[in-house]
Amino acid sequence: MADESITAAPAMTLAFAPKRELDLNSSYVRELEDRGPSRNTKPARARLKTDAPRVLLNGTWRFRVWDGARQVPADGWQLGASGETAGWEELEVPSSWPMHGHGTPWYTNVQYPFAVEPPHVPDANPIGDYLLDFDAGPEFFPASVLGFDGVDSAGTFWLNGTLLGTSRGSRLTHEFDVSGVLRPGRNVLAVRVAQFSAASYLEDQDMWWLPGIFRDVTLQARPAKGVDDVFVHAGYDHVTREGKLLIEATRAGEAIDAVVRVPELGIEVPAGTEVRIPDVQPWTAETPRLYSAEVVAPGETANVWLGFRTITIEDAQFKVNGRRILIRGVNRHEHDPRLGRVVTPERLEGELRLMKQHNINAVRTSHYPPHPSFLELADELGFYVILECDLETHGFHGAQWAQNPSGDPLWRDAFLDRMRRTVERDKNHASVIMWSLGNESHTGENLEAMSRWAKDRDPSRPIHYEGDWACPYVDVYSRMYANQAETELIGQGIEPALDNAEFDARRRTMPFILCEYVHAMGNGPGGMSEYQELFERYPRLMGGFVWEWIEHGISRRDHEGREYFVYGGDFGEEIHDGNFVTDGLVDADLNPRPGLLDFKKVIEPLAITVASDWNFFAVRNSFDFVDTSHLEFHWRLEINGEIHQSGVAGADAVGPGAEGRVALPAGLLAAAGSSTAVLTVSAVLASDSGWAAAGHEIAWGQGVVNRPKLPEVDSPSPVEDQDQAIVVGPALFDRASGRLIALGDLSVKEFRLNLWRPDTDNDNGRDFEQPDARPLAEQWREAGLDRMHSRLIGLDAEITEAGVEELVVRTRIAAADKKFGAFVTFRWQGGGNRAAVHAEVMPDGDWPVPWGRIGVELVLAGTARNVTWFGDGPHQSYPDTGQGARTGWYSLSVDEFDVPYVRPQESGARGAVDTAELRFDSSGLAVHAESCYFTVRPYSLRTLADAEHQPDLAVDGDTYVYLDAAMHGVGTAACGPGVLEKYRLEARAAEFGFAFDIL
Ligand code: IPT
Repeated sequence: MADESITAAPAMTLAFAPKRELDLNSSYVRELEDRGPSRNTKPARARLKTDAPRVLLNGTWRFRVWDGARQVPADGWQLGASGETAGWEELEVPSSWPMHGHGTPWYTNVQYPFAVEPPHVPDANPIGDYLLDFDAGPEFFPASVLGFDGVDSAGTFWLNGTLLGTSRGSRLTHEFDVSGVLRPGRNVLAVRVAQFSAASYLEDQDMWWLPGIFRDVTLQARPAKGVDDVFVHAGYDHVTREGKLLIEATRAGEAIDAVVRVPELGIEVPAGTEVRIPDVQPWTAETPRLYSAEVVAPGETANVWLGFRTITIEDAQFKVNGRRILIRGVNRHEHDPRLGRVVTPERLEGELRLMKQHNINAVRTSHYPPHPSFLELADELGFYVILECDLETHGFHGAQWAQNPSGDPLWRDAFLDRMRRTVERDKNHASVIMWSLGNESHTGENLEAMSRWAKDRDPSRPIHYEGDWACPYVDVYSRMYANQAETELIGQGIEPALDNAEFDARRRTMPFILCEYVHAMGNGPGGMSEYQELFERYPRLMGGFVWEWIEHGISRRDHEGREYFVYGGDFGEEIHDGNFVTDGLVDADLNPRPGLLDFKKVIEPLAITVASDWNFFAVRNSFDFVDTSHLEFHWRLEINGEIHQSGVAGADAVGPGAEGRVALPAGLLAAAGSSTAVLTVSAVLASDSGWAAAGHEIAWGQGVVNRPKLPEVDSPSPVEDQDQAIVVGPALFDRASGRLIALGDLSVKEFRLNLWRPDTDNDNGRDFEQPDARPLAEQWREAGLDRMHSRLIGLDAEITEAGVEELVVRTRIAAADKKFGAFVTFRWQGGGNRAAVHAEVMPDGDWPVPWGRIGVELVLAGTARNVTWFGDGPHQSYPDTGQGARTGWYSLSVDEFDVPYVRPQESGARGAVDTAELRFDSSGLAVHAESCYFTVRPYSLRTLADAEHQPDLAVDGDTYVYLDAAMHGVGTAACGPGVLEKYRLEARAAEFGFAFDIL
């Protein structure tokens, strides 16, 4: 039998016997290389909770893995029927098998991990065989279905030796009719899963390749006269405040006689009847009001939750229940650092609660339908969901989209099948506000066909797809990573025209969504506030979804047993995309990164501004639907770090979109006197919600008075010129070089001007707005920012105008082979226990690159344990981040200062710091500054720069302190715009000062 899919040598007339095929598995390979959808599955339908008997078949299964499709036993179609157990191991289902010692994970973003020759699959194609013995009780007869919610990637299924069919579409539900095959008592279920198949060309999402049966397996009885499918249509008319309800009930695709009951609304009508309900409470993400309903068929009762809401697009605005909504969203992948693609119910709930706690109101399910329970929680907790089909063909990009399946009729059925499964499973969820065709699959008629099918099946929801900017078959204009300037043009409706006038006119009627923006990889993302201002200013802008919610770090232990995360390349993958897989607002264990804390503040639905006289604060409500009556306003006055007074401000409710003023008790400012004081007003939940307890903070504002000033040296001592050293108060300098060598008892190993920072992930990205788009990290290396040397120009004692003698150390710093550099003058005064330095920096020559920072590095011998500071905190701030940091008095241990990013990098600077104290075992050092960036670490810049994983950060017993007058922003160039003009730190003159007190 010839394999037609393989191009053979030109046909010849053979005089001898025709060839004998020796490849016994060619039919399996052909099956895997079929472009079509699953075979012999039941029609897709809604996930329903019904009273039909149902059993989860999750648990310990038998498992074995083969190297490729040609290695599997060719007679294996009777898999398991023989009852043999030799050579089988055990594996939990659901699971991703590489997470359990069978092969390894492989990470690629856009690239395919196999040769691009669709529809062929590589010979090296791990194949997992699964076996499960289970008992079926009488309740599963005569009819039942076997359901698989996620099999990655291509499954073949047998029950008791009978082939049931195949699955294609890893994150899509597949059901098989097992009536007549299922036996009373013991049954043997066998599944063969291939990691790669033709379908893999459609599943090129940016994530680990992780095969396995990774979601639930269920057996469900199908009662005679049961209900197979339900389609809820629950609209809301915001003008009449009426709900409009129609529930379709079907079996085998035909409408059935069933009764719809909504007890709370007193409704009992035949399925298929439209009902109008006066004064229903509508569903929105802010008011996730659900009504419980039953669909009663003679043989089965289904329970569904109704959320009444209507989506419209009017005047290029996206509206829910008549009001334009603002998306505060994240892209969410499903990932667990120990389990891979498996998400436990606890984790799922934990994720969604955490999102709500951080003011997030929307999720794009990038780039496939999530675990089915996700939607139930999204309805209940209140999220707007863009539900995306399991589709991405990004790897064809490399060859300018040649052979891209999106435009090839041979793949059409597969595309349509994927869309059908996506829509059918989740169509009853109020949270789903748009269907998305998939991600990064360029353009093509198969996408158009998906859109047409979906609109026909569900006219109530608009269609989203980003990959076709002409927008011929979508309802919203979607883009990813458009910069702020372009986003503003679109907001104003004056973006450059499309070539096709008709498409252009149509696109101008569409709302605009950033389906991906601000790439949360490593330190960052910078520039979020600027986007948010645009979203709030222009109603055409719907907001956006941060890329992305979670980092896909995989957990590993170092030699001391400490857990850390690894990324692409750490499994020896022959091609991979490194740490591009760890780019989230939370780490893989759901610990918030600073980016999430900043995002929470940037998108806060309430702006609180404390009046300068502290007599009141202003509130601007930017919720779309609710007033402020679910919140309380708590205020707290701190003076010199102590809570002086606190209370709750009585406030009238401020309506959505409105502003109000709330009075504060008289005399707060007077109570501060001339002390440093901070007044914080927080809007907190007045009562428990489904996602946070009463008291949970939603938004805050602050007033700060009498910030500490840089102190003078009280009674300056003259500069003492000794044999080996120069002494200026408590500061000791090397006589020959002028280097600072001690501050009191603390031995100083380094004190120098520093312009460099170990590159962040964003410093490794390209900024196409700049004449030189190469990564800053590369340009910094080239300029030698990390290898500047100092040349002493002069070491003098000089008398100031005020008559104080100071030590003046004049130097020039520059890197080997470079003409450009900087003049640096340090002027030291000292007396008593205080030394103060004033620095003047002047760039010299033509600097081809901005600086990373301007400040000093102070390396102290010995280990500082704890640090306290007054300034912004508790988390880090860079010029374009730190929105969520607030003024206060903070304390932290030195080893917690840096953010444990998966790939270590510059991080941990606290902004606007005026004072800080470092505590060593027997001494201490107080630092005074004028609003500097303050960073402390137990390892050097070089150690940080060279580290690839957390365990590489070897502590060396010294304490590294960075006091920076200025920093270059961080931007989001890892994917997207670089540092905005106003946050760039071009080489420039600077003057700043610090004082050090020996404690
Ligand atoms: C974009 C992808 O859609 C997303 O899946 C992810 O890979 C992201 O980039 C980067 O992390 S596509 C990119 C080429 C703009």
